[in-house]
Amino acid sequence: MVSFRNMFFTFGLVDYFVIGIAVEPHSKIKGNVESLLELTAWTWKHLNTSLKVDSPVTVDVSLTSHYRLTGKHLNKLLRLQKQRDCASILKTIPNTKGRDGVYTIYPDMMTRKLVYCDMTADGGGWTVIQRRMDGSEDFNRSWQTYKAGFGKPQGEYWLGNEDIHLLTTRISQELRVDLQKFSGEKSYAKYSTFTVGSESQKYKLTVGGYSGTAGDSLAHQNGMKFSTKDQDNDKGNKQHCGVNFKGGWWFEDCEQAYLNGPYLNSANITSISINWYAFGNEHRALKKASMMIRSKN
Ligand SMILES: *[C@@H]1O[C@H](CO)[C@@H](O)[C@H](O)[C@H]1NC(C)=O
Ligand SMILES: *[C@@H]1O[C@H](CO)[C@@H](O)[C@H](O)[C@H]1NC(C)=O
Ligand SMILES: *[C@@H]1O[C@H](CO)[C@@H](O)[C@H](O)[C@H]1NC(C)=O
Ligand SMILES: [Ca+2]
Repeated sequence: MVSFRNMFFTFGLVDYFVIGIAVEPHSKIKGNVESLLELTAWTWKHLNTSLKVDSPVTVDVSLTSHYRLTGKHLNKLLRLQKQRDCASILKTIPNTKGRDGVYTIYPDMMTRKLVYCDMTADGGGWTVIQRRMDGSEDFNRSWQTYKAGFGKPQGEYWLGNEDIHLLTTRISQELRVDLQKFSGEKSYAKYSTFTVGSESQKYKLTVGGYSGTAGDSLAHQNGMKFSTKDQDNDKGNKQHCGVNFKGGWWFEDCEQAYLNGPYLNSANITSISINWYAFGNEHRALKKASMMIRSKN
């Protein structure tokens, strides 16, 4: 509600007025709005204010201000009310819907971890556990590094086997894999079951209930233990897939789906790359891949 007295204008100067107020809103109104915003969990910045005068005879005035709210204080809030994953952030703070980005989660309800949350795809609430996009991160890493996680939540990363284990065993999760070829073609695979065992079980993969457009290549890795260049837990008696394929994964002998492979800058056909056999029926290097999970309920 805006009263005329607050507006200090003359009818003859409506045009001037519109220009003037669009740059700077009335200080009292601006002050009122901003003192309200001080009470929110968000940090904000005034962008602009515009004014509309509908009729010069009766004069209906509407004033619209745009503020940009960002997550600085949101992360403070999330530190106070610890959330296990992106699904519980979305549930607790519904206006995070559509706001993809880096959030703070507590997979064990104690230890802080930064992750990328996809709050848009398929209803949102997805915790990204793996992402490849530009080759900026080295995935030829040791058992301990895969256990703890590595990379940057705003870029390429592996969340960490310990946290993936914690997140997938306490509450049942679905998995979504998104793939993109160098040609631009995209596909996805969704699994209604996805669990990763403990370290003593060598982070064994259990996956099932496929649907999607990519084809079910991960079925080939189902039941496999995790292997890295310094731990051979694969089914290849004559080889060590973690060394030969230069990454950590649930290798069999060795793979039909492999998203932690070396990042190639072109669409070469080789198993030693980020590839998903059923997406084109070839081991062709992909440009982008991500894996994300969401608790079911
Ligand atoms: C004010 O900013 C918002 C958000 O950037 C934009 O959508 C809107 O068009 C802007 N309005 C004016 C009058 O500049
Ligand atoms: C992977 O790491 C091993 C040992 O740390 C190293 O010898 C090897 O050259 C690396 N391979 C690639 C492709 O970076
Ligand atoms: C991709 O294939 C081309 C042609 O066969 C080859 O010259 C190039 O070295 C390959 N690149 C990689 C990263 O394997
Ligand atoms: Ca082996």
